[in-house]
Amino acid sequence: MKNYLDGGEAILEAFRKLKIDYIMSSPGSEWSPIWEALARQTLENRAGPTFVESWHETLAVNMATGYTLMTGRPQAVLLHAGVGVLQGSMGIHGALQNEVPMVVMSGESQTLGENPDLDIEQQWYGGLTVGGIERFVEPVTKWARAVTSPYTLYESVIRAGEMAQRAPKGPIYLNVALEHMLHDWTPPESPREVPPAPVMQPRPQDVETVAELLRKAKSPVIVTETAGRDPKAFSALQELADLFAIPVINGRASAYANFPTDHPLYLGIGRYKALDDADLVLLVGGRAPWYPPRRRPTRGKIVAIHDHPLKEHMVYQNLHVDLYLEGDIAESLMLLIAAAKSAKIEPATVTARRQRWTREHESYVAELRAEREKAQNGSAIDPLSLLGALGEAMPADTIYVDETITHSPLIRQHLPQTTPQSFFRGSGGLGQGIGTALGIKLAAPQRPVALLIGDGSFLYNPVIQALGASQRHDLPIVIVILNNKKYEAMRKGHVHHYPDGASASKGLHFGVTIDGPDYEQLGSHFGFHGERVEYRAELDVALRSALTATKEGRTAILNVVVNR
Ligand SMILES: Cc1ncc(C[n+]2csc(CCOP(=O)(O)OP(=O)(O)O)c2C)c(N)n1
Repeated sequence: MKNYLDGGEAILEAFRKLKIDYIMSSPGSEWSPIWEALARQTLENRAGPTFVESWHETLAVNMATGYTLMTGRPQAVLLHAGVGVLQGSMGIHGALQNEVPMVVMSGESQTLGENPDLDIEQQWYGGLTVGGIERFVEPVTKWARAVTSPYTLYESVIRAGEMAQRAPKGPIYLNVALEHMLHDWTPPESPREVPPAPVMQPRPQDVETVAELLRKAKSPVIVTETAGRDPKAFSALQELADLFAIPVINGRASAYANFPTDHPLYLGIGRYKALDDADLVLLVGGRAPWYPPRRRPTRGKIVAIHDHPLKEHMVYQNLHVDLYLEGDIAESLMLLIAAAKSAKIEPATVTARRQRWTREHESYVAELRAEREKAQNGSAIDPLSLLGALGEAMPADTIYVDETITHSPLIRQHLPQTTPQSFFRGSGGLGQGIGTALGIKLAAPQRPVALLIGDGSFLYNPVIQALGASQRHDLPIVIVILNNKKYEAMRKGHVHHYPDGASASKGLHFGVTIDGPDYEQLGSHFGFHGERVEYRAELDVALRSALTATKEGRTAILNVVVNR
């Protein structure tokens, strides 16, 4: 057995230095140098990343996304040449939008058969080229370049991992020539340990200014959309809210469990009423909280707390911000807490505020309960009774992934989110939910993971490939399909613009009906559990059986036929 010390080893060693746990990959013939290095790693019993094979590029990228959402640490994604990257590009774009760091790589041949001393396979000439992959990848990544030589390869990969973790976090793409990976590699004489990315802080005087506003504010309110992605920010937000009795509202584009929904200061999602008489709004991790954006939601000052408040991926954004605290969210919140604590605030003021908002919280919770009870009517399944049943049957540490459309506002309002990292909703194109859920399960094998997904959205996913990955990598999850047998969003949108048009008056719709397969049977090829659930009375048992299947290592697909 020959020990090749080549570019493949350089990349794997760079991954080790970056403390990458997984290489998520959908195969391509350029990766033999990496596979050779991985084979040596196994034979020599060396520590290093595990290779996770996928049958589809979207899945490979989404699994990296899910894993990083849980751990915060970037992973590697190896795709194939130009074609594989194009296939995975929507997932990569999703990672860009959601600021998920990752190192994405693919390779092409540079010599294309013209080097008489290097026998490159024929397919590289003409077959696989997309005419320079960086042209396609650049808009969907934070940074995309070709590695310049075998001599710059090792540090280029490390630098990619380091860049991915700087704000704004996101995917970095490297195009590595096959020839560079096959080339000899001499490791650096004294390789450096890669330091963790620094945690950025706002300036002390800016923190002090906001602390002063907070002390003086009579009616401060917190609005958040993404704070809870970091468990430290989830805790810090709770501490800040508790300290001053500030109510917390999840913004309309809220995508994570940001604040315990059973906390007496929690006022719901997109319910901005408390902003009417607010004199200070702390917008924590906001992306697009106000709609229409021109409408300023408050007469008070708006302070944005975020490491990256202004999003390049949006063509327009109007946050109405008066002051920025720019830095890591958890860090900024903790600095703010420390600064604000140093001055006394009248305990009676805090107590009065807490009482006011607790009453508001209680009436909000009662309203939700009444809505759910109203839905317990007849034998068919209203989405609200499904949400009630999930709340009852699923353990408190369940992680929910949401890829629904018209049901999402209900889900985010009614599903309990009491612990950090218990809810994730990605933004970007449809078809990424199952892979994201599998990546999350890989990072949190002890916690139940439930994907809530519309029938239309489900069909955009690489379903067979994802079920294969679930089986092969031992990642059992519960998939709950909210099956309304249609793209309701399309119907709603059509009727919104043409309320008395030809379609609405005659019920003649295009692009709405879904004549889907028996979704519950799709897992049978893998020995998975599946059940069609049509009646409300069956929900509880069905959910519990699904959960039991996952405990036995089998993914469960519940095809829940909902009445809207
Ligand atoms: C990749 C991609 N293609 C198309 C769309 C457009 N789209 C948005 S919502 C939607 C319908 C999804 O249907 P379903 O999950 O059943 O939800 P419902 O509308 O019934 O609530 C579609 C097709 C999209 N967002 N992403």
